[in-house]
Amino acid sequence: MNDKSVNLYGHYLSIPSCKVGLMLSMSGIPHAYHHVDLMKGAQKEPSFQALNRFAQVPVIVHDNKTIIQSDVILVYLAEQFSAMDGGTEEERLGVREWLCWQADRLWNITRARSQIKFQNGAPAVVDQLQGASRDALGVLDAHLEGGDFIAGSAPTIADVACYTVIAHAGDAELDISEWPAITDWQARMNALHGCGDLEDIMPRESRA
Ligand SMILES: N[C@@H](CCC(=O)N[C@@H](CS)C(=O)NCC(=O)O)C(=O)O
Repeated sequence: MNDKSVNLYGHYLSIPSCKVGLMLSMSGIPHAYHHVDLMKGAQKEPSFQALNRFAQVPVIVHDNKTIIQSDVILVYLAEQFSAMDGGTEEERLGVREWLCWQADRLWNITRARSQIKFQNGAPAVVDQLQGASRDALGVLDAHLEGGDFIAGSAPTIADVACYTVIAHAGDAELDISEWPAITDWQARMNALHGCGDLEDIMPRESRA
């Protein structure tokens, strides 16, 4: 791929990486994928830290630019490729508001998942994070009662980010069927081109 192509560095178990992988898949942006073996510490190699000073995935390299932080990457791709952003200034502001909310409040699902799946978290910590996750899911559910997608009438990167986090709610021992508007929205998202099961979308190895 030439330097105008998108190169994504990620890991299939990384929710931030999955957000970017899903956006690329749904918007059909051609890209190369580079698996970063987090379990073997590849993110700590000097060659990787030259891409991301925080030693984390995801990273994209595009047009001689290196971009880090999943939500910054989503906004960059939406703007560069005129894809999955709002149709009006008001919608684009809404997209960014919901992205920030996702990184703040909805992210408690990811924190609960990490405690349960990777860190053998103390029950009190898991309880607190699951409670905060439920509060966030209640907010999103109420919002989705008023429309098909999060910010406007078409899917955007706000939907991509929230969908990706919520797709991992089972790992946080949360049952999404408790939130009917979210369940219906998940089905609408699932039916869209390039969306679906993240296990099928995220590669487990590098590919050109
Ligand atoms: N805020 C960052 C979070 C990225 C992040 O936490 N990445 C994790 C994987 S999910 C990582 O690379 N961890 C490597 C490590 O901690 O050594 C984003 O949204 O991109």
